[in-house]
Amino acid sequence: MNLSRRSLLKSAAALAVFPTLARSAPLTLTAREGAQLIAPPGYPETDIWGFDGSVPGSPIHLKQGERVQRRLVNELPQATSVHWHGIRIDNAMDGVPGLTQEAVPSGATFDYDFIVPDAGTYWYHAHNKSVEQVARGLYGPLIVHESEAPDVGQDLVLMLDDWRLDPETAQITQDFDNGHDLSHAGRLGNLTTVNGAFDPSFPVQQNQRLRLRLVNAANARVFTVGLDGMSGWIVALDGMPLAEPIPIEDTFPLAPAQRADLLVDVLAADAETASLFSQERDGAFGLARFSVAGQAASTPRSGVRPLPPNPLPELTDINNVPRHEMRLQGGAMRWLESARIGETQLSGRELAQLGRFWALNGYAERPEDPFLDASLGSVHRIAFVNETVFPHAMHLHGHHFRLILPDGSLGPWRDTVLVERGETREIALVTDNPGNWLLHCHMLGHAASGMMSWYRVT
Ligand SMILES: [Cu+2]
Repeated sequence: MNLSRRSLLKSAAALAVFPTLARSAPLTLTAREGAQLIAPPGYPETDIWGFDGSVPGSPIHLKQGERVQRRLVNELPQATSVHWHGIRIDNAMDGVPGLTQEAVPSGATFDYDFIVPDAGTYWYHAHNKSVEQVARGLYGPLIVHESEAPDVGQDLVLMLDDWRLDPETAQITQDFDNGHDLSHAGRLGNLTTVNGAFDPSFPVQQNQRLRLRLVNAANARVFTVGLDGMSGWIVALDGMPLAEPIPIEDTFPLAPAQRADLLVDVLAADAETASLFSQERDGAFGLARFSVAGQAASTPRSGVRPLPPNPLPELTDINNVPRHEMRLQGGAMRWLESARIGETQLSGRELAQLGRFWALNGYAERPEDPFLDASLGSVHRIAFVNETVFPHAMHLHGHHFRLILPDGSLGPWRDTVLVERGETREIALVTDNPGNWLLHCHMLGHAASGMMSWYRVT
């Protein structure tokens, strides 16, 4: 009697809780069309595709170890998916059509649900027809906060992008399969933006310390980032803290998909303007301005402490581990003589007719067999041998890796490595995350035209 009364009470209590839960709809992330001012003032708004209709899409902020739950609602005229770039994620949630899930058709939904193990600066973006969908604006920031974050005056996420807009109408040119772009440096734009706006201005104070979270969301452009009127350190790359922050003494490259967290002090005086710029071959252009109004302190702060480390695997001895070579092939001026799609060997001419200009180890499409079949917890070296005359930003899903520096020592943790023309870059990783993981060039036009591979961890 007592027992059943107790269970009755229990279920009554449960009932009191459950209706509330049932009523709270899942958080959604809706991929849809939108319009916003991308070009300078005076131009019309640009039609974009964005998560929740804006670019960047809705920011996601959470604490290390928390759970992301989002229902992707696809209101686009194309199938799509979401990749959570840089998150050491459960494979089923990685968002790669044909490898970890099916693309989500127009009108359909997909529930993403995963834990974020690492603090840092990450981002999410469409991973179906990426060369088009990311160019149209389907990306947003995913920021995982440290439990003990550095003390800063402002924490700013700056998502860098470049757009190819019709100079008359400010609309996105729809030449996403342009063979010249695909076979050369990729789709480079004619307008750069930060957070979806041309040359935005952020209010700051002299001697204020800022955390700048730079994310390169461009299809193909390598920004060469520099600071004017500010000085400081790079404290994290691709989300992962540097054991020793690097003083920013010069410009530094930020390849597509790469991130850099900076801690900087504003040195420009009251009423002056500091800036973030990119140094291009034909001169520097401003990306964003920081308008100084007032003083945060009478002198800039001195020194910086490293960010708290993330729970990355131990990686020390890399001398007696298997080394796998991945040759990057093709493109303009090194045209493919032939390459395979599945088991079929095709000539360069046949490949070009299919819009394929690049290959990884002789494959101009993600092959059936993985490039690397790794057992769980093993250590591997991968050497990216760039036989082309273009740079490539090679990205591994599911794992961070360490760069191997020219002297053989271990460099920073990254998820995307820039391999310059003719260069070989080696990385090392512990394959501690089971699943089928994509490995590809993050110049999205290169990925679309051949630079796609994958590795398996079991
Ligand atoms: Cu590439």
